[in-house]
Amino acid sequence: MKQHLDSTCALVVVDVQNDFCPGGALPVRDGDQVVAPLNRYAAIFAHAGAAVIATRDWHPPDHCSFRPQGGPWPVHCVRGTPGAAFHPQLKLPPGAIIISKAENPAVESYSFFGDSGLEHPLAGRGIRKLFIGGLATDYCVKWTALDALRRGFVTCLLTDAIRGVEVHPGDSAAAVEEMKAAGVILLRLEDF
Ligand code: VGL
Ligand code: ZN
Repeated sequence: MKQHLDSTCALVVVDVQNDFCPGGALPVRDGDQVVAPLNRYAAIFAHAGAAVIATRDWHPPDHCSFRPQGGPWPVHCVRGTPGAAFHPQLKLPPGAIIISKAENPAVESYSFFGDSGLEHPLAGRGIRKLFIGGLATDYCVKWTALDALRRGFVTCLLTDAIRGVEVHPGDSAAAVEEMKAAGVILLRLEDF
C-alpha cells in the first residue's frame, strides 16, 4: 500500500557495516545487496522530510559476545576499526542520525533501543513510525523491530532491503514470520 511519509516517520538503516558484508569478520550472505535499495529509501525519506537513522554495532575489543570472551560470535565491529565502518557505498543524507549500540562490554544488545533504558536519541523528535532495513534479519533487524513495536511505534519492515546471518538455514524466513505475526507491516520499494 502506498505510504505517506512525513516528519513523524523514520528510516532505520540497521548495521550496514563492513564486517557484516562479504569479506568481513561476520559476513551475512549478500549483505552488501542491501546497500542499493537502502540508498533509494534514504533518498526517498530525505526528500519527504522524514528522518534517516543509521545504527552501528560498536563493540569494545573485549565484548562479551566475542568467542575469546565465551560468546557466540567471531570478533566483529570493534569500534573505530575498518570492519565497523559503514559500507563504503552506503549513502546517508546530511542530517542522518547515527546510533551506536552494544558498547557496554558486559551486555549484548541487538536492539537499537539499546541497553540504557528509556533515554534514546529518538525521544522528543515526534517520530511515531519506523521503517526498518539492513543487517541482520535474524538478529539486529528482528530485535529492533520487535522492540519498536513493544514501545508503541508503528513498525514496518523493508523486505527488499534485509539479509540474514542464517546460523541455521531458514532463520531469516522465520524471523520475518515472527515479526509479521507480532504486527510488523511488510513493505517494499513499490509501496513508496
Ligand atoms: C548482529 C550478530 C552480532 C547484527 C550484531 O547486527 O544483526 N548480529 N552482532
Ligand atoms: Zn555484534
